[in-house]
Amino acid sequence: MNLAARLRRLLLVSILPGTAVVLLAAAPTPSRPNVLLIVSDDLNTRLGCYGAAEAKTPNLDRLAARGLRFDRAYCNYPVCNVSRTSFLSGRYPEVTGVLNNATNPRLRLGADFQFLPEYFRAHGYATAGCGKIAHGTFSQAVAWDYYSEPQRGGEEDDVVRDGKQKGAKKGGKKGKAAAAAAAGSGPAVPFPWQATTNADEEEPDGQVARRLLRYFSAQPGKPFFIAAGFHKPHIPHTAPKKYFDLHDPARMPTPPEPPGHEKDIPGIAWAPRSERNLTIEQRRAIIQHYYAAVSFMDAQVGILLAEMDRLNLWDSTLVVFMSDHGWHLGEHGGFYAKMSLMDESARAPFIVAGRGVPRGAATSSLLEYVDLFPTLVDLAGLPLHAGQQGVSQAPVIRDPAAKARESAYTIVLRGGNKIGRALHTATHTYLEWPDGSRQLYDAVTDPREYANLASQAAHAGTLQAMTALLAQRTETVNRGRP
Ligand SMILES: [Ca+2]
Repeated sequence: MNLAARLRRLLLVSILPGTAVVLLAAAPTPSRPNVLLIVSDDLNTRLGCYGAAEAKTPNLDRLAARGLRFDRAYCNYPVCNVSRTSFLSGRYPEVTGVLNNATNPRLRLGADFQFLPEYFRAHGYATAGCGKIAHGTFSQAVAWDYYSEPQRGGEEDDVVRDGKQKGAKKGGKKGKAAAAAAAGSGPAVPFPWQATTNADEEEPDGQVARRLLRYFSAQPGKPFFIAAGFHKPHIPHTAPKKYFDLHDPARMPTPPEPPGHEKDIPGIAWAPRSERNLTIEQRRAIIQHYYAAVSFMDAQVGILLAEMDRLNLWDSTLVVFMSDHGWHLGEHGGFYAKMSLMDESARAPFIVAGRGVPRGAATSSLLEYVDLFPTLVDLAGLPLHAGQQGVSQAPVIRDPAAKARESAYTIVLRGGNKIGRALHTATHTYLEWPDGSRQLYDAVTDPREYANLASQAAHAGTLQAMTALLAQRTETVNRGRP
């Protein structure tokens, strides 16, 4: 070591202790809340906490009991990549230009664009994600401090650290799950399912919460932004057999609907995966499979909540639970799956709990999934992210009787690039299709959307008002185009 280097070292040794004291004194107690974002996939509001007593969702019920449930939260587009790109960017699908599952969000929004976790990371948060946050194929479009995507077999084989992918390989080792034969019986149904003999942690979704636990306390000096993305109840409805056993297919609800009401639903509005000729046994079996996948996902949420308890994080952390859109289970004479603008597909769960959130509350205030980004930014006290199109729901979170928006807007494509649009207000839901078809429902007296009022003279005034309001919203949304 030469003289200059020895002097530098001496200086460092003599200065560092003092500097450390100054730095410690200057470092404020972390005042920004941690964020735990939990995203399920193809999950509708048939949860215990939303009034579906037959669903077995004790952990989500517990989360809702200590937080605020939004009863009228709507996705902005009922398909995975489109919805996720929208709520992770805070922009409407018509503005992101991501309108299908094949478009790469990063390519559309640009190399420098900061998606939600990246924005928090840029503002000093330690970020960790696991599972399906951005749409599967494009999970690498978003950079994290840590990210991994569980593969069947449970091997942590494609880890991203420091925003860079390391050693990624798709497929993973063939695990027990892949080999586990379907256990169970029942009628053949058009949606794939499997009751496995696996332990939870041998399923990919069983890995998501478990992999994230270490990040709750990994960087004590920094607030965390942790996101858990569960693939269930997306098809295939795969879960360990014990979750199927929770649900007796014979008791699955298929409540009667007004006979013939579906004749008022225009053909273009039908969900692409409609099934009009299933037997009652087939319909009940699909619901059982779906509920099994939901209960399995719920159990994984429970692991995250238990860690919140164990580390006493509820007063310092914001927890959001949501889906990417809803899912039909045979309503309206045979609607299944997604890509419909009717209630079961467009409306989806949204629960907030933790720091500053009232306990055991519910609100009928309207929320759009595009509101997620500005709401979290607002609650965390971060500067507004440029170009955000949603509104902050913080006023509603502080006072569930407040409202943050007058309407909620959802679109879906039909026939290539023609757009069907839905507008939900406090009193009505209005759907307008590119072939001129229209649907109007009374959101208060007919929330299940059985009576289409669009052609009834008595409702002509409402129809006209909703048409004008939708045109205005469409214009406002598209004004955000780059
Ligand atoms: Ca989805």
